[in-house]
Amino acid sequence: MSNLMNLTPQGMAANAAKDVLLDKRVLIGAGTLVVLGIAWYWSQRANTDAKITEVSKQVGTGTREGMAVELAMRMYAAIDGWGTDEEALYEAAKQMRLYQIPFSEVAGYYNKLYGDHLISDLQGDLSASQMVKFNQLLNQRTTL
Ligand SMILES: [Ca+2]
Repeated sequence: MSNLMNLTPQGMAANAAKDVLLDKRVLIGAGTLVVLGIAWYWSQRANTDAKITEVSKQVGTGTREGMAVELAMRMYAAIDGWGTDEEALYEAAKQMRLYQIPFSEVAGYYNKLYGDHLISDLQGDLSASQMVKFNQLLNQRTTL
């Protein structure tokens, strides 16, 4: 007869209290996830910053490797987050061609610094026609 008991004002109040407790638990759970997410994000950023410092020290500036690192960083900035800075990506393609920095070298540093794959990130952020344009800028010939 416990079911009937719960229909008494005291029983209903107890149920309502349980609901409030459940809501609190859900809120605390969600809040914990948010806090953990933020902590994870910042630890990743600190980790990336440390890698950038380390790699930059290794390759130096003004070297071809240094430029490859810089291009990887600029491309990451153009791709990361909402939207895409297509112009920055086209510019990076031009620079790679101009300074004869292989795409694979930039992609290698991109992966080393961010743990992501440049080619799939580009494909994710650029449309098919934008990919074609990027490719053309990367491999542009002076004559057709
Ligand atoms: Ca993006």
